Amino acid sequence: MTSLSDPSAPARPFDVHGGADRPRKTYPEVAAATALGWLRQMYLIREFETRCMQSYQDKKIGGFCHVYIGQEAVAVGCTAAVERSDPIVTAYRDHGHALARGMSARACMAEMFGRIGGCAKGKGGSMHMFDRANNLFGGHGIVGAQIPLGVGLAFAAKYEDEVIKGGRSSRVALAFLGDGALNQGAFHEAMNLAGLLDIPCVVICENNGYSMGTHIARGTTMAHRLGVKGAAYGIDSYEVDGMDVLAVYHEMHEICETARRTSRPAFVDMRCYRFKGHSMSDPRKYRGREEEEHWEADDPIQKLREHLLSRAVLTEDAWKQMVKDVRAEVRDSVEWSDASPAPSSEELMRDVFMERWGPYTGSSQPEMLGGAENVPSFEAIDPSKARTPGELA
Ligand SMILES: Cc1ncc(C[n+]2csc(CCOP(=O)(O)OP(=O)(O)O)c2C)c(N)n1
Ligand SMILES: [Mg+2]
Repeated sequence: MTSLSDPSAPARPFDVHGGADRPRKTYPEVAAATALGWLRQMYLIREFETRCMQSYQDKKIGGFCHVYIGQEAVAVGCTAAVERSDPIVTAYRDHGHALARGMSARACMAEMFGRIGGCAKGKGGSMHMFDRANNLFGGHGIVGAQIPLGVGLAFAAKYEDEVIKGGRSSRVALAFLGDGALNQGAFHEAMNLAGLLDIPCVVICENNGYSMGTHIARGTTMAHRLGVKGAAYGIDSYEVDGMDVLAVYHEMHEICETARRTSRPAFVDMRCYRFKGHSMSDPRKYRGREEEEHWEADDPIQKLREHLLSRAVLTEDAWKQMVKDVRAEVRDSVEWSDASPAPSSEELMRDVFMERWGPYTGSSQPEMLGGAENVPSFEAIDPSKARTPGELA
């Protein structure tokens, strides 16, 4: 009998890193405009964060700041694979998810700067990107805390569509986490609940091989085959090349469509690498330059750029123009943030505490159910339309 956790069973070795020379699958091409859009988004994230690093050195940004450089294909490919109405939640390395989901560079940069023009009125900062209009529910600093929130978002969407409205839900939620969060209790509790109750949450582990300075193989069991962690909860698990936006898009599209159709969760080991340190204060002494160079040769932006050039979807001139436009957009976001005031002292206490669930004003209004004023009271729900979890499956 072959056990999934049998160490002698065949598995791809976890070499923290296949890097540029690992075997690759080829994926179908997408429309030229789509591919160019992805290239622009990935480059926007890269350029935005490069400016964030400079602004951090200039002391315009304070507190924690974790850049996503190297992992751009994950946020861009995953958001492209789902609908904007599908809720997303992520951890603190969140600028890429916010920009990929459609937050403006201005709102994102002003939040980094702690200014009122930011998406959380400058009160959250780097780790708390939040965009209700685009269904991005944070940006969370406690490792693993967002995973149950993602499962809750998927549950709320299904409950709204099926119990309140009496229809059939086709929404999925995406919950992103780092490989370090795999060892938090919250991950296991959330996975158990999702597996048990058929909650369509796609749990995406952005496996960049490190949690702070700890290599995954030192801190996590079965690092070479993380799918067993999903299997333990009866959840279908997949491994995806997170350094290739075409791979991310195609694989995630299929995984998310399956989750929609079956109303089941999924788990994804998304193999990637962060090119910079854990945060702005990390000298990266725990890994060698050789390893970094190996991965830098697999840069998702360069790879897509060269691919599109080779297919004549992109020209060198068009690329130069894209670079110019993106730089102008990021420069504008910095100037706009510089001009935006800091939140006033009265503003500091607004939206922080909630006295009761109900109609209150502020950015934390529970609009998940269509706006507080639209939430039916429990008495108003027609019990004949309410169905048991068995009927929903
Ligand atoms: C509950 C909790 N424990 C510890 C920390 C400190 N901490 C912040 S980031 C981090 C590492 C997480 O690594 P990973 O999940 O792999 O994400 P990555 O930084 O690689 O994106 C730790 C231990 C925290 N924020 N929350
Ligand atoms: Mg990590």
